[in-house]
Amino acid sequence: MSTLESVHGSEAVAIAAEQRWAWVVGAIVALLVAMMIITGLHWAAMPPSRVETVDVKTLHVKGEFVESNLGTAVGPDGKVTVRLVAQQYSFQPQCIVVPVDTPVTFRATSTDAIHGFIIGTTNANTMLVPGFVSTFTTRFHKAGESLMPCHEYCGTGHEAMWARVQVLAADDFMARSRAGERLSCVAR
Ligand SMILES: [Cu+2]
Repeated sequence: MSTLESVHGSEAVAIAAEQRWAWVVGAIVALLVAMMIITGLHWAAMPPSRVETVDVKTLHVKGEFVESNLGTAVGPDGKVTVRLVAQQYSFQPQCIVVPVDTPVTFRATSTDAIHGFIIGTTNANTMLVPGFVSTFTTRFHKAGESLMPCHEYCGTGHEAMWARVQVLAADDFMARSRAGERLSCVAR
């Protein structure tokens, strides 16, 4: 083999290798895009649809996130809304009740650092950013109790920051709810 032929030969080897890697990279990109589409459609995971703000300095004294308004509310139209506040290092309320197989809207915010939560193995999962209201609607398909840990590192007490969520049978839940009252499963 002449020197020229071997140069051409190694160039062909290099091009073939580059093409193989291009296919590998293309396949990884296609896999990631497919994962985004599947999680978006199948698990209904989606970015927040709007930006709603709240004043961190006054939310504990007036408005929607005062202590007496936190917990689960059943509206006159039967809609279930859970309001909660995160702060270093706890959630308020510490124990949340929701009905099974019913749309439940969460509205939550943080008073200090960035927090977040996920409820058991459900798709209820959000970040909580001071000054903003995080909101999403979900359904719980299984009755029972789940842990709701903070999943954004928020300081030295982060690992001790969690709440519980009790998913009750719908009639059990309705029997406990009273018009205008806020429900929780915090022991009094
Ligand atoms: Cu936290």
